[in-house]
Amino acid sequence: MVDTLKAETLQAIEAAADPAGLEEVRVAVLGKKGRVTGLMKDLGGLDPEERKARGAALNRLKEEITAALDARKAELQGGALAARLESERLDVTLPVRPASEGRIHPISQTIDEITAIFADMGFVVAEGPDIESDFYNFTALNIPPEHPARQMHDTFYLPDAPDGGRRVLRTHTSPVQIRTMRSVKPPIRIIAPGRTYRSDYDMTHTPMFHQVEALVVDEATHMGHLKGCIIEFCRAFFDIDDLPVRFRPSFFPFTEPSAEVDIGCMRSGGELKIGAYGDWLEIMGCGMVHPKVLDNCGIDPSRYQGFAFGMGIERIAMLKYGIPDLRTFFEADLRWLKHYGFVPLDQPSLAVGLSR
Ligand code: 2NL
Repeated sequence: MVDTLKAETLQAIEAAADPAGLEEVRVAVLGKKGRVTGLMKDLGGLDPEERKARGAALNRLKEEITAALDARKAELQGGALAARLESERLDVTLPVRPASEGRIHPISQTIDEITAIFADMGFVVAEGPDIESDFYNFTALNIPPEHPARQMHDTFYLPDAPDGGRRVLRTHTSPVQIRTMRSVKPPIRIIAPGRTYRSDYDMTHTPMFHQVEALVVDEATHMGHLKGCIIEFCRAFFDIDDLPVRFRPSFFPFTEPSAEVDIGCMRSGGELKIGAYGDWLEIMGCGMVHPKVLDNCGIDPSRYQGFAFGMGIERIAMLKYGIPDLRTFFEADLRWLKHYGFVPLDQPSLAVGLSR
């Protein structure tokens, strides 16, 4: 009797195909109305000798069945996990399938790419207000009052601040760096991307546009660091390992020496192509931070040196993505955005490459 029950039960346990089937077997044998439970109840009707032997045999049976149930359960769960892992397998390297019509604007995409490249070189992003004081936008940068640069920049002036100070819409992102230099001690390694404003509107100018500037200040920073950093950025951004980069002497009030940066290109029949083709295209300005600018920020120019550079984001986005007309950036045309925009979550990182 016990032997038959044992054989049948062990067979049923082995045959259970999933945890639910196994539970059915357990209830049928060990549950309140189960077969072993039933036999236990019958013990009361036996004489003492018989009850002792039978009770011991039933207890052993119960233990064996419980052990078999546990073993099979572990087996089934392991199998269930393996099956689930198999059925839920995802290829995370697949490109994103767009679930909506939404697109990342090329300016946002380009800022993200620039940020990824400089983050990899140890820079952090700094931000500041769009409305600036005259001091942060001009004076601290060694651009004195009545300097032609203030008109040259076609500055948007705001009504004077309550304390009488002149306020402007920032004409470049340099005031962000001024704020950083006045508030944190070197070493400094920041980039400042953001909106800038100049009163100008034609084929190649919009009153609001974007710039990114970089600033490094440390005790032994020199022109070699400036050149290496810019060459590395240009080659990473345009994804051209042998992109020629050259530095031409120039002038900015806030750097000395100053230079303009050209990259290799080719012009043919109205087409412009970036690469090692012999021709040159100017893409940014740079230089060693002027000692007066360091001094204006409370940094001792006899101990610290720095380099800085700045570029227009629309311009390099147009070059990289073949966008022919600057003004289309700000027309909020959904067809344009569908064409030139980027799929959300399909975002740049150095791990998967910047250009896909
Ligand atoms: C250009 C040239 C440049 C800087 C920006 C800078 C900022 C500080 C101190 C010194 Cl706080 N320099 N910025 C330096 C050289 C060139 O931009 O053509 N931008 C579009």
